[in-house]
Amino acid sequence: MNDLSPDRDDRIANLKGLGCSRKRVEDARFTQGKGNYVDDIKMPGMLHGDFVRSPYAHARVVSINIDAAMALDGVVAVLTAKDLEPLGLHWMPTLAGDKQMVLADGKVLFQGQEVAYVVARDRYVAADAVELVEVDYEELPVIVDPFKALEPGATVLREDLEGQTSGAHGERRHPNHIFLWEEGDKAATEAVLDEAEVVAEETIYYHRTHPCPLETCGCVASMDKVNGKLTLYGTFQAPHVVRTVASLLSGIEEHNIRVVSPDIGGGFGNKVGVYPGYVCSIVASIVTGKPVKWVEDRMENLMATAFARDYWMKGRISATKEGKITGLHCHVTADHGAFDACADPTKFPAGFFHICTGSYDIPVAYVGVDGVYTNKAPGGVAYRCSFRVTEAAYFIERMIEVLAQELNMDAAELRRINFIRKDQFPYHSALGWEYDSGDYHTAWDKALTAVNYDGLRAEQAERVEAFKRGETRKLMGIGLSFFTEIVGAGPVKNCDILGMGMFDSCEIRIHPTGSATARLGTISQGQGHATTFAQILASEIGISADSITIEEGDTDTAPYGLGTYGSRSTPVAGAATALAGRKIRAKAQMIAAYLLEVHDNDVEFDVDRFVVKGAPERFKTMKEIAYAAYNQAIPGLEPGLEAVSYYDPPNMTYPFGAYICVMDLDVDTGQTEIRQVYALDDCGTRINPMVIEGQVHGGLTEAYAIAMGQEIAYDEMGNCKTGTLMDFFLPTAVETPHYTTDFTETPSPHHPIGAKGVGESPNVGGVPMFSNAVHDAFRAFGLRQSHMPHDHWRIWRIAEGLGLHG
Ligand code: MCN
Ligand code: CUM
Repeated sequence: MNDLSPDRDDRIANLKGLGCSRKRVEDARFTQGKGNYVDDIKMPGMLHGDFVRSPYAHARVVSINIDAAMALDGVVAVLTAKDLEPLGLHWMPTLAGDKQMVLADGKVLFQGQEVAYVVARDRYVAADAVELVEVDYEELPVIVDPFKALEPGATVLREDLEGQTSGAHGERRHPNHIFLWEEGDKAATEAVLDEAEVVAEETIYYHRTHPCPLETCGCVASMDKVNGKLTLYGTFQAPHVVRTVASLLSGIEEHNIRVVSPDIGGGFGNKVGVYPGYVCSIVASIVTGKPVKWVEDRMENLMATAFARDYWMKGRISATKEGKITGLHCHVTADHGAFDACADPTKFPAGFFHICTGSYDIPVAYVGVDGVYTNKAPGGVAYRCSFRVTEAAYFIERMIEVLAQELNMDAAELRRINFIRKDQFPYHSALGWEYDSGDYHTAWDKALTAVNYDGLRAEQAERVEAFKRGETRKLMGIGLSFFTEIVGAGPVKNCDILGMGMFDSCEIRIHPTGSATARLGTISQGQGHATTFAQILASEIGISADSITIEEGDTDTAPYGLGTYGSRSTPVAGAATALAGRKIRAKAQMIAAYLLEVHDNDVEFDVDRFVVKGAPERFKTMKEIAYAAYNQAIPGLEPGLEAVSYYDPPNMTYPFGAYICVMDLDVDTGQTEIRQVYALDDCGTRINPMVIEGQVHGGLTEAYAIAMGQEIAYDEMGNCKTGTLMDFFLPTAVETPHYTTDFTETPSPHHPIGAKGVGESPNVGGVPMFSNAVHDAFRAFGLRQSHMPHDHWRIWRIAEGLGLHG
């Protein structure tokens, strides 16, 4: 080999490819305040929209008087449902097969619902005009409890559906019922439960919460009446889907619509759905011929955009006396709010909740989910949730703890004896999934050893004794969680959104001087795609990640894709990226062989070049090959070096993890302190360990928030009690615990580079870990189940209820 050429290790290091903790390229602009978010977009003559929102959770809209608002200097228009009706836009379809009011049509169904849309010269005038719109309401009875909603004779919320006994997902058995969705063998499960030696039964509530991204939702719509082109900038997690929906709703041909997601300040699923603000802004721009901006404020975001969870999960789990699980039965009452606007793949009205058998080899199971309307904001699938996997993991990880209690067994051991074994993969679950790969026992043992589990249990037992002797008022909880995620929606054959199959894409152009631009159908909201997807490519095509620009989010340039949510970017677009890279490499091989005057099969790829087999001194670097692709006429080959790949994954990927925390809690104040958090994640092949660690830290912090204090709470009148950051707990660095991360690496057998997703894992596994720690602290005193969030007041009440205050 040429002495001047860097050695092979250096060449690999220069690529900054797979496995490299490359610094995030996007952070140069983010940390300097140079990001370009929707609200940074300013266009000449731009107008500003703002909503009149309902103060009531359920009321008839008797009249709307816009005269005073229109009279205000600077107000251009005030839209109500009456203005949208002739366009057929006063209601819009939801992703879940329901429909949703864009502006109140006769009545309002939740507090904060959009009633009228004011368009004005600036944001301040718009806000003033909102105050001047006079709406006459007639209050109606409010239902915030999904169980009350289903009682006979309950007030009918959705009068528009009156008389409709079936909806998008089958039969509706009550006017406030949306669907019953079932999976598994009900009769067989009930038979097993009836015969079982031990059965544990519990109702687990996963409360309503909200992703609360730092940047709220917003858009700028700009209709160019001269060339007939509509441009829509917005906080969209799925820009191509927004383009298709906008075309279908507006009748504007799709090539005349350009949707752009600029930098997004956190999405977390909050920015998947279509909101009235987008529709109203587009209409307003078409009507006025001017660009119209709408950006919601914090209260609007918390009160009216996609919430998360609100699942009442009634479980029964059976086992032998030795602790081998024999069956699982689950019934969910799912509070969907006023409209079913869940952003699930179409055929899955409860998302992937039927992953609720978790990491365990459970022979028979059944799950039924009843969707219910209430007077609350719509949404439901958001917040690092992988389509309800958060709820499923919380359910099974609580049920395991409850069963351990029933069996008087150690919960870590109960998990171990029920884990799906390594040799059982690919594993077919009782509820119909095929888990691609896993090695749970290795991960669990590594985790238990890392925290010195036996030592912790011994310490805990001593603490309980000391507490009983009156020597301390502090208890200690060990929070265990082992989760299996399901991410990468998904095979087109069973996953679609509004009929669009959930594939994803990557298009690569190699430039003559050996650098590249790649465009994907996904869109980063902080996950670092510009950094990590360049790393996948670097390893595939032998060009340094630093010489590859990743672009996403502009439908005029990016290939069609279904967007970023459900941790699908790596499993789907990441696979497309690797495969498009392989197409580049295949052509590069032919060019190299031609240049080296050997047969195609006589050259092989080595890091950043093609080498003649058996003659390592004879090679062509990818840089040389790229140049040749553009400046030489190569017989039988088109000039240029480009490729595109649309990838339909054969299956989803099943990342997993073992999380353990140690919590001290003060029985008299209800105060908790997290002493230690250990999080082991297995996401298959790791692209960028540092980015993964960042994802895990973020997700754990959100899990901590959800488990320990965050909630969207309503009073009996349907008033949202947590609409500001004074009431809605958002942890800062002060509350955030310290984390230790770890990993095992079990590649996905069907993904081109073996990678699984990771973005949602820490939230899926983190919530049960923190919640289980609280429960575990009180286990010695008989606590079975206490609902989240475990704030100081609720913990104090547990202690009070158990008689620990003397
Ligand atoms: N990654 C990796 N190696 C792997 C898997 C992932 O290096 N084996 C990297 C990826 O290349 C990517 C990141 O980790 O840069 C997350 O990848 P992935 O798990 O594929 O998730 P997505 O990119 O599809 O992101 C979606 C996921 C979801 S659904 C929510 S919700 C969430 C999350 O990401 N929202 C986030 N993490 C977030 N992080 C930030 N900063 N902001 C959000 O809004
Ligand atoms: Cu469910 S939150 Mo993420 O899928 O955008």
